[in-house]
Amino acid sequence: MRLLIVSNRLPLNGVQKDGKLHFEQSAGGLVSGLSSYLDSLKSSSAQDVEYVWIGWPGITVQDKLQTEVKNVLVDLHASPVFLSEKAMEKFYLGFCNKIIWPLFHYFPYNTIYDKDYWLQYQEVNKIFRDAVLEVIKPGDVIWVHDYHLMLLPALLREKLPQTPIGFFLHIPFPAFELYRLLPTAWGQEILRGLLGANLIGFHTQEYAQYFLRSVQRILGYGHRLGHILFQSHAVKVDTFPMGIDYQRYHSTPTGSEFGQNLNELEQLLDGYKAVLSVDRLDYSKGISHRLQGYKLFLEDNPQWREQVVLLMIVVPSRIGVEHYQLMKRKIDELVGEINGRFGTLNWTPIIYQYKFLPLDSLLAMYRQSDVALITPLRDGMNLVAKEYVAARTDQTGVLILSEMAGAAKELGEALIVNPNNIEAIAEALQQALTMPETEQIRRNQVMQQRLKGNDVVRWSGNFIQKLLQLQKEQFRALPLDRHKQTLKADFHQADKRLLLLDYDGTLVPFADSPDQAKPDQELLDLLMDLKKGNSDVVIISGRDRAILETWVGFLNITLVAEHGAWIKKGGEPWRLSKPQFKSWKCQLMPMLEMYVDKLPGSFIEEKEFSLAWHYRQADSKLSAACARELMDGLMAFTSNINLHILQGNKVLEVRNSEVTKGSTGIDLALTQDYDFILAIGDDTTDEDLFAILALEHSWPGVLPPKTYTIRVGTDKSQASYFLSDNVEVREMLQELVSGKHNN
Ligand code: GDG
Repeated sequence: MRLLIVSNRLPLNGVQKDGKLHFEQSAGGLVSGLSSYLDSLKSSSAQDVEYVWIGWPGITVQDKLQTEVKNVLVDLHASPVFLSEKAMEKFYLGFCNKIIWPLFHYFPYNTIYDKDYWLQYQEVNKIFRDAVLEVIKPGDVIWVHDYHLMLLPALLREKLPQTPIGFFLHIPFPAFELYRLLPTAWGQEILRGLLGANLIGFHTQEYAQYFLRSVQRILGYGHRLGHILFQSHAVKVDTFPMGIDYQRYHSTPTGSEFGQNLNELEQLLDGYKAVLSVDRLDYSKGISHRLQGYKLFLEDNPQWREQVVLLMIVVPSRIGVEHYQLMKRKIDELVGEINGRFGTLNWTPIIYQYKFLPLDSLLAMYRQSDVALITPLRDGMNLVAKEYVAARTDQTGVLILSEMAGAAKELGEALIVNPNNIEAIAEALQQALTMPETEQIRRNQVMQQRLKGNDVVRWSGNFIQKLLQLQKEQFRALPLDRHKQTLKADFHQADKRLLLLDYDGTLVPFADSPDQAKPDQELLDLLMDLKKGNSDVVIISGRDRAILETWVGFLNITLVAEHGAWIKKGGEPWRLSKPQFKSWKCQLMPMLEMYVDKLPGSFIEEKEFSLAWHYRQADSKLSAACARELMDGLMAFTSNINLHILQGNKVLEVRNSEVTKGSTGIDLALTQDYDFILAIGDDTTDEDLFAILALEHSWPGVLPPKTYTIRVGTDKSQASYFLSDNVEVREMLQELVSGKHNN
């Protein structure tokens, strides 16, 4: 297996030395995590596992040097994507950092919706697509990283329909109300871009939920347990909280640098309690709020003055963006103010460094600090919090962590604060500095165990394994054409057959209004003919009992109404397949009525155990938006009761969730010793039946091996085969009764 990792930047540092370009591997968590995972895979499976990293090399490379750089990077498992300074300006500093970064971190007022940025973002994503296509080989697996490349999965999917593609978002995915602030066409294209992947990973369940909600509201695709059937493939949306290279922070480096750093810090901090703050310079990190919190702490707790030091490391970043320059000035001023106001000849309250530290220095700081104060206003995960806990080899130390960081979901034993609440930060400092050591150890022990178990090796392994597993499970309905002969032969050889046939869209075309889809004489004759011999014919429909009774009741075949709620076997009275409740109907009715008012041409069909809102005759543009909105509202309203909202063909239906076509269909299939089963249907409600038959089919002896499932239309399906439309269904059924064996 070969893994292609695609990210905006290669994990390399390029330097000019003696007029020549040199590259060194930068030791990020992702690089070491992935290479350890791939090594473990190599040794455990003896398969040839390699990776190639595709991304921008961090510097603009002149045209004449590009081939040379490419050749140099081969040995470092890297393939460069060359981008001009102009492209980087609009793509990286522009679209990525002036639109996506602020919006996804809940700073909509820092967002600049510039169309040129968007055009460049599209362009650069295409450049990355071409770079991947240049190196891809059969059997490769692609893993795309982060917000810079959200259009890439779909661009690749177009060219590589069968390749496993994974995507991981390292920053938060925002709530729908924020995401919708993006110009509509951009927002749609980004979601479609992401859905080109087979697996989309987020740090937390909330981000995954927010994404699914945006997909539902903006594109109208629902999901089942995070699975979305999107165009030609299935997509899984899942949570993978990223871990760290635990051992690297927990063990002590052997070189002398680390020891020297530790000694120097020990001397500097002698007699003081140390509070550590480490971030990249960014408004999302809450640095000013944190300083205000520290200031308040010193005001409220004079006994701590000259007893505590804040070690504040701010790593320079995005130097060209104006917001960052302003922020830097604000931080400098605040530090000056606090040091000026509280400092003495012997004591500086804040030791502030604006620079990137070597790893050994950072590790020494983790080891020497009594408290880590990490209070971002919004952060996808925040690895510094995890690294601090891992680095505490004697298990003392207190982590103060913002509830807005993804890491707070896993580090509940930390002192969790709201980063906007200056008082809470000051109180947490007081609590942390006075926390008994036994209590510190109790908390850190639990967190360390968790971080050790879910390290970055496990994280990358989980993601890749899931991606490969999904690839195996991809449902691929085949055209029935080439299998029709076998189906017909199996039908004729069978002693006892069960035919489960959906009605609308399967046996008859859709009509403008549901009561116009009456069966014609040809269909009635066909059903009668099918019933002859040893076939049990079942109409399994979402229709209510009365209409099925009127239209096909006299045929004496089995009828299933309301998506499985009611059954009537030939000659017997109707019975409920399972007990169900309907008291919810009167409560949801006003909500549906509101949408009938809002969307002229739509109407409500009330069934005994369900409510359906039809919009086939309404204006198609307006109806799509209304349907997504109503679906969203209904889902939120019914999430804690046993109701299911179905998105059918131009209809939304609310019904009890315990009963589906699948549950009733399988009950029927198990009542007799059938040796041939055929299920045909055209929409999502039929998928329940296909799924359960596929499942049962894989348990030998429970269902006959000759079980056929057919989806009408070419939408993604769990059925084994597909036919184009109801005309082809009828033709095929006609051939079954007339015993034609040729195609
Ligand atoms: C994204 C998301 C998410 C920092 N200063 C120095 C230094 N660092 C290292 C830390 C840590 C990393 O940089 C920063 O961790 P973050 O978690 O903030 O990650 P980012 O890559 O900035 O951001 C974030 C992350 O992706 C992972 O998915 O957690 O939410 O924004 O490893 O140790 N390292 C050294 N010197 C420094 O001065 N050597």
